[in-house]
Amino acid sequence: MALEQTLVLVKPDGLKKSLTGNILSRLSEAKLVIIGARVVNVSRELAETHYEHLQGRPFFEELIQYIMGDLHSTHRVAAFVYQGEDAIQKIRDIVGDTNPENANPVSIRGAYGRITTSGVFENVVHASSSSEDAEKEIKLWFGPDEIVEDIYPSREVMRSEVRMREWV
Ligand code: DAT
Ligand code: MG
Repeated sequence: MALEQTLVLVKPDGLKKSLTGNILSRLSEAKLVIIGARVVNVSRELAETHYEHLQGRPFFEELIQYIMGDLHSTHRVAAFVYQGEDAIQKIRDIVGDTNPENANPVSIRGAYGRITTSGVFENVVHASSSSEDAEKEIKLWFGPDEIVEDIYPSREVMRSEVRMREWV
């Protein structure tokens, strides 16, 4: 058993179908701890980096449009970092098979996923599938200050010329 972190995304179809609460309830069965949470506006660059291992596959462009929210008139994804013993496999078990038609019907993807007429798997959630993927994905979706535990090495930098907004 190893202490692991894993990235979970509630994809645009999950948000559109108001499934976030339901999904978090299901995932709480794994008895893990949420150490990061944010709602993200998904840019093309973020989408393409997240799915770079699938570049060149016939469904790639539609997958990018799906995760960006273009197919669900939203541009949001809810992102969570879970931590705990064997977090990666425990979450994958509750999430279910990639193809919603093959997924266990009581898994999240089995219960709520669908295959579109053009063949995209709208499978409601993403979950990291290895510790290497989890590290890459968590670093892509979260900065060190957006996670409440020090899980990977980081450094402090002073930046004076960074443009950011503040409340008025
Ligand atoms: P997973 O999301 O289970 O880790 P993956 O990393 O292989 O699966 O693929 C990422 C997403 O791409 C997946 O959630 C849905 C889509 N996808 C994968 N294979 C597909 C296929 N053969 N047809 C359509 N969409 C597919
Ligand atoms: Mg994957």
